[in-house]
Amino acid sequence: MPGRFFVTTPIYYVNDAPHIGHAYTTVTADALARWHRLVGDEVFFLTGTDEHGLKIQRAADANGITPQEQADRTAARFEQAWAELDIRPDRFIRTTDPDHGVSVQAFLQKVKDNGHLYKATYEGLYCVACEAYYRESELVDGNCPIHGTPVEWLSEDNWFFRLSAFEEQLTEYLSSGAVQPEGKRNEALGLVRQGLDDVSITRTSIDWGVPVPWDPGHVFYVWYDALINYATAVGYGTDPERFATWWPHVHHLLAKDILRFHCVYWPAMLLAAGEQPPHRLSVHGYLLVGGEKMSKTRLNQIAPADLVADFGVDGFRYHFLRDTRFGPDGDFSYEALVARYNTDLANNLGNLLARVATVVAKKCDGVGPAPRADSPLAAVAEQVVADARAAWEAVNPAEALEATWRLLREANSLLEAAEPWKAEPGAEVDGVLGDALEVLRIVAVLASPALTRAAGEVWSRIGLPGSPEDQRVPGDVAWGGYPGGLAVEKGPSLFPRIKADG
Ligand code: ME8
Repeated sequence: MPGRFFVTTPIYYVNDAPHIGHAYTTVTADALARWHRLVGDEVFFLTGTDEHGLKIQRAADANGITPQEQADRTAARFEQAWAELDIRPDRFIRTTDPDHGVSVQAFLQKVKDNGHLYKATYEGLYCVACEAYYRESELVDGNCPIHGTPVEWLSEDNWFFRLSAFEEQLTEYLSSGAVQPEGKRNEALGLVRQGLDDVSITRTSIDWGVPVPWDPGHVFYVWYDALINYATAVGYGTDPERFATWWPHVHHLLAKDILRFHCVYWPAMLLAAGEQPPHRLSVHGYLLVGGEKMSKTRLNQIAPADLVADFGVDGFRYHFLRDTRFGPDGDFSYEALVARYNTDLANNLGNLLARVATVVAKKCDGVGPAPRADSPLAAVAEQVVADARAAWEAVNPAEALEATWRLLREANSLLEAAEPWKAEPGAEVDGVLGDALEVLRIVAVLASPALTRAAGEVWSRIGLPGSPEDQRVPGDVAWGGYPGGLAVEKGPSLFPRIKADG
């Protein structure tokens, strides 16, 4: 029975340009969406931008433009960056979209009607970069623990969400395993066990936000506006049937910087609104540059386009999916990117295709033979498909691609042992080449969530019609699907080798 998969990324702040940290989460979500389509799931992939709040207002002021202009300009940069990486969301949501305002008001009205909001004066230490209040004990050397920048004293009349009332339900929810990996789940549980303060969810000091329907002069605090985007996009407050269809399948991806908002506040808000807390939350670490998190203040940001210029879209996507394990922090290294590209893409995949096409031209008049039913690679392929499936399902693209490349390495070994280029044309040569072509077919399908361009190129060069993305896993990747009798074309090098010094 086909399932449903609703995958989200955080919606990114529009004060800053997209960098490879944002791209990491978004490429991962895109690859997962593509994988789930391959297995026949109905998929909805959501990303977008977070456009309200003090941080955006100040960025606009600094640039001498209105917050709406700031949002329009930067949202366009994110949309363009994602298009350039073949990231294809089903919706790019902006929190200034009209339907989002409707959802936010409906959602928080519901929370209020359910008795979980009250009004009081709030004073506290505030980090504008996080858009969050901190306790004094949470500061590091008196600064924000995330940004290392000074906090400010703010005092306001606010509406509060009775978060403290949800400790028990949150502990139960978090213990159920919705948050992955385990270390991040324990971090969330730890936050709840420390005790939860009620949180202020409105502001009067700014007007760049969604108005509070029951109290003129108040706007919702940006985080409570932002989190609700996940519900807006599937029709909360506008299309109840659609919301009921998709919400039970939601799977949030995010980095650990916003774990508290997603794994503690958001589930509590959903419970308060009478909705199910998120089905799954997968939390990854930071992509570090020179050992530090990328940030505007540290001037260590890398734009995706800079790397795409050297490595192509496939090189970019493959590297981040294959080398940055989902969960722990990972250091970005240009050298590692070059090494991965040359080994996996230029050698294992590119050379296999070039070699097979060359020998098919010489020994088989350019017509690809069919694989052998009793090939030694058949069992390897079956195991690889099973391993790749399990790894994608567990949000572990690195392992899924590692498994997929095992099949390529086995095919290369088979060719090296059989040396069909030295043999006389005949059944033996046909069998080995047919096996290698079948491996290329299967890998084109399994790798298509990562290699959005090369997968299709391999597919058409071995003479197959249509696209690897239209295949279904596991049925269409069972051994023996390459029919033989198709024209095989060598074409230009798929992944020209790159020298380490660029
Ligand atoms: O927090 N390593 O937006 P944001 C890995 N608007 N991932 C990184 C990263 C890095 N160095 N830098 C950024 C916000 N990311 C809010 C979210 S959601 C309702 C509101 C990615 O622009 C990662 O996914 O600061 C992280 O969680 C997100 O960008 C933060 O993006």
